[in-house]
Amino acid sequence: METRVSSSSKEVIISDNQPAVLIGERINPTGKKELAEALKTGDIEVVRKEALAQTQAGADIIDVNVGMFGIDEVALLPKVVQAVMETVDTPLCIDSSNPDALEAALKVYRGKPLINSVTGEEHSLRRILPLVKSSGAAVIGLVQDDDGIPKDTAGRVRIAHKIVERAEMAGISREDLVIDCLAFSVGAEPDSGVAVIESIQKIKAELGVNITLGASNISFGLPDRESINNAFVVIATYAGATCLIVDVARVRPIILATDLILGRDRYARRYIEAYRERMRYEKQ
Ligand code: THG
Repeated sequence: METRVSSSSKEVIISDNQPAVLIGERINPTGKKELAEALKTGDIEVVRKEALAQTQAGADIIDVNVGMFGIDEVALLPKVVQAVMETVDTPLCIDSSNPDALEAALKVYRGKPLINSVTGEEHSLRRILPLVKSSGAAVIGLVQDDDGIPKDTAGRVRIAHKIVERAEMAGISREDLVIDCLAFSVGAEPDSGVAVIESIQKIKAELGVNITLGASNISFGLPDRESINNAFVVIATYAGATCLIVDVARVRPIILATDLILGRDRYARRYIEAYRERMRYEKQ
């Protein structure tokens, strides 16, 4: 199962046979005052810097999210997508819960983006799937429906089946669908980690699709989030997640080590190359 995403000059393949694909999460105003302010005043420079830094840190894809209170996402999202495309040749993941903003951003995008996201909610399936089909994009499907996010594995698996079915009915192939099992914080939901890992394994076995994960939710509200996030991405990758939405500079070393141990980095070529690159930057 290969999911292909591209910019105008670069292609990224998400697959079990490849190293885990890292999606940089940092162009997102949630919890970032400086970026939120910059977006409000239309100062795109901060976005460009963040795009460049994440690409240098080894991001394979960059997530672009400008959603916050008091902003015109339909006008701003295409503007920011355009600015990122002018700065780096990394393919983009266009992240918005506003379908009109997604549609506007798709119009300016060159290449095949990853749309983030469709859910199992009826209004989302009806509005987003035709957009995916007509733009030829790939899409992330969140295991959430009109009753919310199920806490148990069976509920998540059921919604994944529904999304795949509805996508295929809309003429979108399974290759162009990446399922996100949605983690809650283990501080509030003790079985959240186990439910996500089980869901990844089951969805993979039953549907064969690629799997993504916004890994940072697992540690929300807890101290030393980095240790929890690191443990989670390792377990999730072993369970079958092929693509992770993360703070790339922080998570990449542990993912490179995981790929190496899982036999996806023959003779440690990527691991050693990335280590050399890192040392080069640290010396500067
Ligand atoms: N699944 C999918 N898409 C997603 C998510 C997901 N998109 C958004 C989000 N979840 C993933 N992106 C982020 C971005 C930032 C943070 C977490 C997830 C984050 N920010 C710090 C905070 O809020 O405290 C601020 C970090 C900083 O200042 O450097 O944690 O699950 N498909």
